[in-house]
Amino acid sequence: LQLETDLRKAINQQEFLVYYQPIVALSTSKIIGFEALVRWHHPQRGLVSPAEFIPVAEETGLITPIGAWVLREACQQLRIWQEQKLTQEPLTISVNLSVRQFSQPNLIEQIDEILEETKLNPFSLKLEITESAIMDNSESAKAIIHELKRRKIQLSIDDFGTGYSSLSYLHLFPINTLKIDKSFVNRLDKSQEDMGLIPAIMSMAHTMGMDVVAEGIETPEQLAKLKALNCDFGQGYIFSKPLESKLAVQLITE
Ligand code: G
Ligand code: G
Ligand code: MN
Ligand code: NA
Repeated sequence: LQLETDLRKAINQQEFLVYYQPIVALSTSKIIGFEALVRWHHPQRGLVSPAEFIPVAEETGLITPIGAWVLREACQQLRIWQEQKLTQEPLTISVNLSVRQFSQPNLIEQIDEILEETKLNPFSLKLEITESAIMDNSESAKAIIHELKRRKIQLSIDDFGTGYSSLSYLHLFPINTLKIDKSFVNRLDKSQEDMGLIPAIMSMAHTMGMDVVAEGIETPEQLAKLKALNCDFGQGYIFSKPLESKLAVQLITE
């Protein structure tokens, strides 16, 4: 497979980049952190989407070195931004972990090494996993989550609403944040009254002590409805698309 050969080269030749998308507190409009989103700058094909190469990286096991690289890069970058004291509260960095990464035996070791190397406060790191990561292999998932919590690393459920978990099941785990999938947000301005499942998800999440990020906010109508529902945080093109680090940090300092 050509993509696999190219991916192996890409690791050695440093063809990956991390882009950063701001996460905004809806009550203050302030940036509280960023989500790290990997990009592959392929020498012939240009930018290749992670949606295309992460599945191949998972099948081939290349997700391990790529994931470690992304995590190190993102933690290093956040540490630099924190030292610049750009915001009153320390910024957070959210890093995606695929299902395969989440069941990787050396994941905790990898994280420990990177936190040690970058001297990042573990509380500033948020790991994003999907519902299926928790549902698939719940014994090893429980063990990993326990180890993350011991280190005070935060945990988000990404794309919430697209999987098959239930909030009552998720309540068994110490999850900090629920990220409502953009498909729900997208439906928010289709009809005037119907807010779909968002109000129910929001109130249950809050009851369980989780905060909520709405993903994929694109329009002022969506933003207004989410604010009215007391949604804590938002992310989406209305604030900014994912940007390279230099441009991302300008969003705070401008
Ligand atoms: O940013 P974008 O829309 O291109 O991301 C596409 C998909 O790739 C999303 O589902 C996102 O979660 C995933 N993704 C982006 N960066 C990473 C990463 O560093 N690791 C993993 N495992 N997935 C990522
Ligand atoms: O699966 P995950 O939520 O990690 O991936 C986030 C994906 O959503 C990224 O590919 C990112 O580029 C994309 N994204 C971020 N904001 C918006 C938005 O406002 N609209 C749409 N359509 N996609 C977005
Ligand atoms: Mn994500
Ligand atoms: Na998501």
